[in-house]
Amino acid sequence: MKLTNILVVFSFILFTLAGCQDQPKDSTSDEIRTETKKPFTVKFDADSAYRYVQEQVDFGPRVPGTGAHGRTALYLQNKLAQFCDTAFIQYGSMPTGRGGDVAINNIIGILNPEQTKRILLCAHWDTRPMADQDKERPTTPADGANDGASGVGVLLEIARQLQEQRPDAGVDIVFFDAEDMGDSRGEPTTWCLGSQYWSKTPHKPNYVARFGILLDMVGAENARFAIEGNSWRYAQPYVKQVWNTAAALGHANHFVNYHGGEILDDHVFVNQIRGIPTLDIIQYDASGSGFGDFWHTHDDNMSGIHRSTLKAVGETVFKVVMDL
Ligand code: AHN
Ligand code: ZN
Repeated sequence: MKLTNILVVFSFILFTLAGCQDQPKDSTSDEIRTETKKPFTVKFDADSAYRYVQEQVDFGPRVPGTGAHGRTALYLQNKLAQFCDTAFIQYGSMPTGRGGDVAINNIIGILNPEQTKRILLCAHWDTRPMADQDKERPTTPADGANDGASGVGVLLEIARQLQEQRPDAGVDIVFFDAEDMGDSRGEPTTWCLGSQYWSKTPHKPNYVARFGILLDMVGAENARFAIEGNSWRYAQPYVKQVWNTAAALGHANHFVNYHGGEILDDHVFVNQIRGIPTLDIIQYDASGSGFGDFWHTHDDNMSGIHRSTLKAVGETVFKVVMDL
């Protein structure tokens, strides 16, 4: 090749490369969006949350169909009415899968109803009809301090705090009924009856939220919340967000970096039927005692409820909501 041709080719390459260099950008496309989010303080009163757990337990086991269940429903509706813009009970009915139906009372509180950016916070509030893992008394129900009341207590305290420091986001708090009537050797659909009902028939037609957080058994001392398999499958970015927030607040001792396998819980139906990415914060350790030795035994009482765990979960979920 002649020298002049080589120079022509060479200068062409240089010219082309120069074209790849950063252009001065038009100023509008590159502006840093300074979102003005109001500053807030992460606040969660563990004594208050503990009291909400105690008050549920004091009604007696919240077994569907019992007087204690009915009285607790009204208590929870009243509490949500105090802290939210609106509160009501969604009444329904579901087949138990063992012949017969059960009445469903899903208890709902709504903050910022007009906001389109929404988050769903949920927990089951019913008590299992029998503590069937108990050695001595497997046919009578436990107090359900952890299994049921703990998640509800934490969400009530979060609702109280959200009234003080209002979030940008809309918040829908749903206490699911009849989660815990399931048959371990039966169909998965014998569990989570209230969340199945709500997922098929939400309180608002075509209800959507950006994502959801389910709390289940969040009160035990040193509870470890494994990264649950269905949460990872359906709501992975939000699992990361919640676990990172927990770590930033110093709660990585509870929100451990450990994948614990799949658990059938209310969030499965919210994910599969309603299509809202929903994660479960649930005490679980596959290598140890699973859900904990208290699970479905009479040891599930107030002596197993620790304010420090309620606080770790409460602060984490509060911050996630306020950051939205
Ligand atoms: C099953 O045992 C199939 N799921 C556990 C869900 C549960 C029961 N959460 C509280 N009680
Ligand atoms: Zn249970």
